[in-house]
Amino acid sequence: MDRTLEPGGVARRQLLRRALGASALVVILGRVARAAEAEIVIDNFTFAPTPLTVKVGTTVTWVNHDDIPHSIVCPDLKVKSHPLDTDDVFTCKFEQAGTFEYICGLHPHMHGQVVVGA
Ligand SMILES: [Cu+2]
Repeated sequence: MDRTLEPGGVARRQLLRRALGASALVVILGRVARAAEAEIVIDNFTFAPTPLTVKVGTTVTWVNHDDIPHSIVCPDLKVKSHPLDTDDVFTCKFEQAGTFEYICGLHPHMHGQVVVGA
């Protein structure tokens, strides 16, 4: 009986190992996918990069690296974020092609642009 059970035990361990390997792969792919999404850094009252060029369907993330609050206001998309404190993020998915201007709601002289291509 032990001999008939043992191969099953080995198979189960292999399956487990494969499952763990697969989940590790998913984590790695998740990181790659996240890195492939677009990020705009706010630093020293500046959005960078601008313009940011992305493809339709991309989620853009703004992150505030300043030590004062900033916000994202994009009239074309009717998007208005809450003020972002230091290291806060705001995300917006761009579903249509076009050129989208945005400003900081707290400092309207801060301009940025997202260019969305097909
Ligand atoms: Cu600002």
